[in-house]
Amino acid sequence: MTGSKIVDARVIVSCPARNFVTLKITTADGLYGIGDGTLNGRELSVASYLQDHVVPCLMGRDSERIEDTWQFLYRGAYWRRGPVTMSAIAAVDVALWDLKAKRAGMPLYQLLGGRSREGALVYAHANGHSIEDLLASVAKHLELGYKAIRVQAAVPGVPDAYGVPHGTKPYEPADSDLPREETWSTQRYLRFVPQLMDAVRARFGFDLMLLHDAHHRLTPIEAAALGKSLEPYSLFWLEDATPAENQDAFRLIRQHTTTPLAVGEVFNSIFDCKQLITEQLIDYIRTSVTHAGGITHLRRIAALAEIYGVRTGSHGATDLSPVCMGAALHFDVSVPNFGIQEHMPHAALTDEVFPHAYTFVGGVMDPGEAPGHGVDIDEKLAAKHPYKRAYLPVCRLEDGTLHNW
Ligand code: CS2
Ligand code: MG
Repeated sequence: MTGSKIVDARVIVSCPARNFVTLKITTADGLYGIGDGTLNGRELSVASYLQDHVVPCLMGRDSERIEDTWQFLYRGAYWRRGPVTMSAIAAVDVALWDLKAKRAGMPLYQLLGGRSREGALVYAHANGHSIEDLLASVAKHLELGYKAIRVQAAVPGVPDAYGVPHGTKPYEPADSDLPREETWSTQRYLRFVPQLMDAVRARFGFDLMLLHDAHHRLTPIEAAALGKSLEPYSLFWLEDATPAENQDAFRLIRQHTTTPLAVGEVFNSIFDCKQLITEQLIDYIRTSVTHAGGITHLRRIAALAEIYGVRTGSHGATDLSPVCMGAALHFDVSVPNFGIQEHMPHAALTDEVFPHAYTFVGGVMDPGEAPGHGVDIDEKLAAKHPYKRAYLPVCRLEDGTLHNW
């Protein structure tokens, strides 16, 4: 064990354009691995879970024993699952996989069974304050080489729509010191989305892989109705059509529509999606490396999904750090049932703090050949950007009822 013995573990909380929680584990042989533990709007809870409860347990452990450490942190906590615990476990897990691959002198995907494909298809976010605006954003992303694009637009008569930036700044939902209260109307939205898809297909045709995120805002029957109304537009997927705490709800949606369904960015463990997968109620599982317990647990979820013909479609919003994106791309190029990877480019300052080997070419991303997961952190630069409290918005219906953001 000598060289691989953990001798240091530090939690780095910084805000280069937005908040991130990073764990850096160093071993006796001087190597280090880094993992992401960022949970948007609740960052400090994961930082404390790591600093106050996990780091003391890591000292002196053999960093090579990834599976045993995972089980130690999951079963040993007694209080299992949940976003904070699983994001903390993920930060450790990814740092240990990074270390093991660096010690082996290999890119991480080689330890995950090697490549199953040359690169990972990714999708971009196009959005607009009007349909015309949105069409211009789609054209811009096609220019950049994307083959798959998620479309979100402001809904006429609705003050706040999900996925549309306020003003001209890039879209970042956690933008205020206290939760902003947004107003929503499902009826106006359900009438508007088919018009939006009609305009996109009319302008760009049907070769474009088209995605849309309903962001948990519909009841099961509303989700069924939306899925049905969008069938003529052959979506790649309709995402988070209804909250998935009650997995049964998707049976009703499946009864009414063949529009492919994607779910899982808020899931933290295989138990959150076991029924959805084994009853084939979804087509894409969107669990992320950071929020679903790291590479070790994500592989389990993907292995179950493969049996039922469900593909991966990992969450990749900017509130997951470049460390998560790097690890995700190694997973994406090796997992047999890969579907697509979300790609929301980080701000230039974020990329500066997290130099990385992954690349984007023609709508496909590649993790690169650097040993480990290929993402590093510039601690000096990160220290210049201290944490700044920022909340996700909350959402109310027009009559004031608290709704799903
Ligand atoms: C979204 C996210 O990318 C997506 O699919 O659902 O942007 C989500 O709103 C944020 O990650 C929340 O922090
Ligand atoms: Mg989403």
